[in-house]
Amino acid sequence: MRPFHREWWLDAPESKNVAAGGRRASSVGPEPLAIRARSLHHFGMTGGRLTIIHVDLDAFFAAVEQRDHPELRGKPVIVGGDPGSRGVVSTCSYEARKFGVHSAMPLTTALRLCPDGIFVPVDGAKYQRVSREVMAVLRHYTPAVEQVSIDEAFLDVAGSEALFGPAPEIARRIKAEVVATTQLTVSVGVATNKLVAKVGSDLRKPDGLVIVEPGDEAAFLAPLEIRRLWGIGPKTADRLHGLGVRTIGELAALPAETLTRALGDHGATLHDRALGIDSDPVVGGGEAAKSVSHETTFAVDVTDTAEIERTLLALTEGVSARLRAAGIRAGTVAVKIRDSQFRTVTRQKHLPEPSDLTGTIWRAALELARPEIRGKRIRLLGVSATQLGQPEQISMFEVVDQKQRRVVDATDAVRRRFGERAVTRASLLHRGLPSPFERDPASAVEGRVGIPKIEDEIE
Ligand code: DCP
Ligand code: MG
Repeated sequence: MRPFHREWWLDAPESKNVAAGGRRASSVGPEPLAIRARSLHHFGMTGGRLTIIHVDLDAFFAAVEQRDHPELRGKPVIVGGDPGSRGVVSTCSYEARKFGVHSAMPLTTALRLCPDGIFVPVDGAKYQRVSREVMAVLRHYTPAVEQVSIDEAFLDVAGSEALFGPAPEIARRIKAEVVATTQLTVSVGVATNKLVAKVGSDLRKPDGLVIVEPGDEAAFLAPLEIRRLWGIGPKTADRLHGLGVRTIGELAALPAETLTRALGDHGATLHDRALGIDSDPVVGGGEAAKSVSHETTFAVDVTDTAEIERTLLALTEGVSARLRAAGIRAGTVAVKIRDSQFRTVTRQKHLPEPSDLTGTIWRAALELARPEIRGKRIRLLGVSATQLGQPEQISMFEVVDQKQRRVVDATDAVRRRFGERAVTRASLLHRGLPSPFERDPASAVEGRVGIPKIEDEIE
């Protein structure tokens, strides 16, 4: 195996960054830790420019509470509510993480691990307000901002360098301006693509800055644990550990056919990712998403109409939740159907009013799919939403079922709080269907919005 880890090093970055990045950013607060990864060999696998920035707030909800209640600073703060309740931890301060507390853990467990923890309730409206302030700071540097959750976003600064300097310089400015505006710290990754930028921002939290130069992607990823890669959750990690693979470099070195045998098509995608290859564009601002789609291939070809319709519902749930997360609606719905003979048809339909509601999109998908599935053995199904836009841009008057709107808003809020699998429709329970939030990696390059890819794992 290639000793990737010897081919890059970490160094005290301040002098290098200034030398490499030109002008010094005005800096507020302590100088962020920055890391520069370099390889002796350039792999040339991505060849892109260093223009993608990923920004993620540190211990977001807990940091807001510590900011607003100085007596909580330096203390183990656990956001989630009463530790005697059946709720879960939303997040906790870094002081609490030392005790093993983490997001999604039952509050009772958090109390056991950290008896001196200070438990505070979730103030969603406040965090939304702060989130908007942070996103506004990011848009000072480029309109190409793709918000992927309440506290993280990708930027493509390709068009902004003349104004603000190279991407690492913009990253420093962003860190300083977020501190100046909100008194909160962010961790930032700068790379040639979203995959590597996101791994970078996560690597030196809190208050981190990680820059991965073009050509260094594979070497940068190589020594890291496979779990840091998009698309590798606990089950895939277990299977890969079974093959003796622990690091991303070991994954990249695995013969492609071994990976495909173990993980199917997902294996091929992972192999690319392990090399730091990712062509997913930043979708936001001027560059609107073109489509949001979910598709799934059945393990065994299916003829049962009820199963096909349930699967369409699961796929529609995923698509519509992503539309809502991104605050956009679809004017057109399309379905894709592939039969056992590999014949593929796509059918599309304009909606009377642009929508992000599961029910509306599902009804359109059913209408499109029903004539096409009759008498066929179905191998693959997909649902996609196109003609996307902001509600105010594409709808003159809102014709929305208010009750349905309240239900989806509540469902989305629960999912945000408790995880994507917390809520599912009764008709989808225990059916062995794909989770609505799993995307087929084959559709990876279409314009995307919404949910971060870290949740993409196909299990
Ligand atoms: N969140 C939540 N429930 C989860 C995960 C997250 O309510 N299961 C909320 C609380 C977090 C916020 O979303 O503050 C952002 O999630 P992150 O995963 O970015 O976690 P943090 O920002 O808290 O910590 P980190 O410093 O690791 O980014
Ligand atoms: Mg965060």
